[in-house]
Amino acid sequence: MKTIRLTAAQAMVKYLAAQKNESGEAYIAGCWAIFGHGNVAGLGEALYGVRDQLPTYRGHNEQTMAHTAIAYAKQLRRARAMMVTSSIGPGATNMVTACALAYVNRLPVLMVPGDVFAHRGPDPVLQQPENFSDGTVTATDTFRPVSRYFDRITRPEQLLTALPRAMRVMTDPAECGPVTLAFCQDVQAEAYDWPEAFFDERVWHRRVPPPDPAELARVADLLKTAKHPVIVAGGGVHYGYATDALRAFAEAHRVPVVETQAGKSALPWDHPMNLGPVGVTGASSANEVCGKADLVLGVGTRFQDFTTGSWSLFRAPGRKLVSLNIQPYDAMKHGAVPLSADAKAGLEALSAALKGKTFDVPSATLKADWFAKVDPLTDAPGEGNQKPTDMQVVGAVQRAAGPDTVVMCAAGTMPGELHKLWKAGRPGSYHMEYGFSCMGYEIAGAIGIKMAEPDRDVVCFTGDGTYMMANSELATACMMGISFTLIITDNRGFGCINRLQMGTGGEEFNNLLDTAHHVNPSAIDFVAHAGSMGAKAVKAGSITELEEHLAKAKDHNGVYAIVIDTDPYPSTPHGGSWWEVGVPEVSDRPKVRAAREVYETRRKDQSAV
Ligand SMILES: Cc1ncc(C[n+]2csc(CCOP(=O)(O)OP(=O)(O)O)c2C)c(N)n1
Ligand SMILES: [Mg+2]
Repeated sequence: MKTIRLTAAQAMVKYLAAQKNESGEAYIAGCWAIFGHGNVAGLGEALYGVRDQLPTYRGHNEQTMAHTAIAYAKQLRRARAMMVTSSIGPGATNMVTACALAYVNRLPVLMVPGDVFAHRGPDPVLQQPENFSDGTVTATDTFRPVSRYFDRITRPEQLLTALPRAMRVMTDPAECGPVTLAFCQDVQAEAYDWPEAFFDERVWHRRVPPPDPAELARVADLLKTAKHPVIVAGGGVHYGYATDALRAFAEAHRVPVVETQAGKSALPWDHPMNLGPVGVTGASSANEVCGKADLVLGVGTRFQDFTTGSWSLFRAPGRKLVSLNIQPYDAMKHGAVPLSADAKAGLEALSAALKGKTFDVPSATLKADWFAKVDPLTDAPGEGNQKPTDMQVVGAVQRAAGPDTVVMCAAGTMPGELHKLWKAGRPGSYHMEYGFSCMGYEIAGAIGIKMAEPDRDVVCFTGDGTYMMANSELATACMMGISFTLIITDNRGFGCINRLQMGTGGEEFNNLLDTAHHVNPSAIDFVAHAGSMGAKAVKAGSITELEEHLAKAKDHNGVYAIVIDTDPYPSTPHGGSWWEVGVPEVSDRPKVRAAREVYETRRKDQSAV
């Protein structure tokens, strides 16, 4: 056997550089790294050696640089991924939140935190949390519950099994998620005689499993007896490259489609079969159809509570639930009749089994009514001194956007407003991280989207709260010459949670800056802050000024940050559905008691399984 002598770290990156996707591209498109004593000498030296095939990028924070990697994979529908490496202690645990984000959203990322010395010579090494009763526990054990595959590399040759497993998990459409290979720092630097064949180029194909014939027959029979079915389109429609198949299915059988946060843009907003966004942040058109549906067909959806209205939305007596999902865990949720298959293959097979059957199309006035209600909210305001609303900001961005613009966000007011109001033109134009809804995904995520699709305009929405939580990758974007438009809606605090607090009977408390403990009123200069990191930063004093800046931002090279003050109180009152939030059973405050009564009533709408 021909061998080649390399360190374990050199072998890892050489192997990764040889892994390809079906299009012949490097599957691991790059590595985000913040070095420390657990990775600088081993992995750092190895990454330098492959910098031409597998470029290394430097972030400012381990969590957010991992967000960039994850957003990159999401925007490319999981066709490529990135590696992220950190030192052994706080650098590693900083990445755990991002790892959980990838885990929830079923997105691939390769986490390579450094780890303690396998030989334990210098124990306890700097940053080693010592466990008194278990010598094998290290900081990186915190990744275990949020990794689809976890391994600790304590001998070089373990990579011979660990790396192919890592690739399989990231490229498998059902199991897809983050992989953590915790890499002991002495092992990174240790040499081994590797079989040369280990580094042969390998292509990883996306599995496309067809449905089981018996499952398909059961689901087709159910659908044939339905009168008013609805399709709930989730993220799996995008990741399964099934947007065309969905459209063909909806058109051929006249089945209305509603879209989750991850599924939005599966069909164009104005497609007659697209009834709009579903659930807590949904349109009345979509939710009304769901309320009356006698059969709900989920396609690539996890059925999280924002989609199902905490399972109060699909409330027609005797309604059936079918879940077409490549992951059997999702296909059997809440009593669903499973159709465990690739979304595209499943839809095509189901369409053939339905033999041209068509259903009654919901009345077109449902959508017309919805837009008649919400369109005026996004119009530019007339004269007056009132603060703009977040809906008006969405409207201005929409008017400036082209068909290729990608809007993105993750937490705060904007995910709800965008889900309800944004008119997505084509697949991939709406990028919402709403599985983990992680404040701080936004700016870092925008970098990943732009790296994935450099030719598309990217608009990143962030609230002042999210901006304050994680803004440092703005400096990375500027340093890397990444261009996007950053909209900072400054409503002086956590506006959406303040509204949630008020809506559950709470007193305004600890959300907006002015109702939080303070000695001096908060006075953050967002323009100066963003500008100091290299962005072109401006303040828009009105929607008109916002529109002027959006026009300029289009041709701007670099990040164009527009700060606009918005009113924290209004949000789109139309549409939506109940969302279960635990309201106190006992309180001295009448408002809380009233909210509890509503809560108990609404819980009765919740389906039992
Ligand atoms: C990391 C993280 N912490 C806390 C939350 C809970 N949370 C969701 S939105 C939000 C406030 C967001 O404030 P801001 O970004 O200013 O948006 P606004 O609602 O004011 O527009 C909070 C605290 C979260 N989603 N993520
Ligand atoms: Mg805010």
